[in-house]
Amino acid sequence: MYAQMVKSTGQGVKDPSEMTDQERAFQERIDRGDRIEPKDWMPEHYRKTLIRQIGQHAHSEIVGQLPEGNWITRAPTLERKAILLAKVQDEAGHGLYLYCAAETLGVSRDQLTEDLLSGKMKYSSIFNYPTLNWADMGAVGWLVDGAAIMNQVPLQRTSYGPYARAMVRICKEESFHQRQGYDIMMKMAKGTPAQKNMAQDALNRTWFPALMMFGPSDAESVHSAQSMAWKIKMNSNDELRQKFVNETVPQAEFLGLTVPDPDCKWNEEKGGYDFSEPDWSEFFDVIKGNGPCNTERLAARNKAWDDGKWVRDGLMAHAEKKEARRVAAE
Ligand code: FAQ
Repeated sequence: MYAQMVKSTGQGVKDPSEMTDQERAFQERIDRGDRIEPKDWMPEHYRKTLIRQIGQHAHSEIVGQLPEGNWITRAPTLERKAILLAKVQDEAGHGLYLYCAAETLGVSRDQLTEDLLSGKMKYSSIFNYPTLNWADMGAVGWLVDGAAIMNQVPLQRTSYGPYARAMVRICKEESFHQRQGYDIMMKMAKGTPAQKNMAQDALNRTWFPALMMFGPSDAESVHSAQSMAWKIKMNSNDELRQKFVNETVPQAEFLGLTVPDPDCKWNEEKGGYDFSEPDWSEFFDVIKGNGPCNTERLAARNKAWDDGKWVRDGLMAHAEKKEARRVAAE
């Protein structure tokens, strides 16, 4: 049953006439803006969709530490190292809050971990791209955390209480992450010509993968309709992508950099930028496991899990001894 849940293919929105009384009452609560809490009744598909989305989100935070962790030892100054270290630790914390939120839906953290490590569950496509040099730390903070905030600020109003509440702190921290990335880009873009070239190159390589973070186009998005009806998602993938481009292009201009899309132009009529679609065949390839770093990322997570076995075993042995002492004292 759990395997089917993870493989959930998405469905259209159920017509109210086909809903049971309980389902209709649930939808009315959502429409009124009520928060759904763990012990409340919820449709099975709502629960499964949340486990899928929150689980993927948690995995993204955890795997997302790897591309940046790669640069902690090579940060150019002590200050930059401390900042990057703090940021990467924050991502670990986000993963933990999100696993806890998913656990309130009846799935265990061990099960989620197992499904990440086996490749059954997804994590964000963006973390399957390499970080080749220090400028990538700027581009990741600015664009990847920037895209994450764009998606997550509305999720503070999502219908599921534990997810919405986890998002409040996460968004505050993501905002610091975005600023630190932009600060790196500022330094590099105003530095030597070679540094400015590195910043432009990092922007060139990160731009389209960042646009892919919002998911496939609305026409291809299997889950959006139902997730939006249930306020699990507050905006469509294309809406958020457009908002991200509108905010980010002026930030690139301020840096004196150019987004790598000759068709990216302000459209007065729509009050937003026109821009080129990412290469969707690349996106689907990456989420199928064939991106540049998928194998490396999963291998790193599997190694960390295996290397941590002695810690888990030690904690379990300690808990068992403690329990045995408690029982003996009764
Ligand atoms: N990557 O029907 P939709 C971060 C899959 S956190 C991989 O549109 P949905 C912080 C999707 O799962 C970044 N797979 O799906 C940080 C589905 O496949 P499935 C993560 C993707 O769920 C920064 C299929 O495609 N943020 O970056 C992606 O309605 C720096 C069809 O798609 C979240 O998870 C993708 N980009 O919308 C950490 C936010 N896009 O499951 C470290 C919460 C789509 O049926 C360093 N999640 N797919 O097999 C969401 O808002 C949504 O889940 C979307 C996707 C918008 C990501």
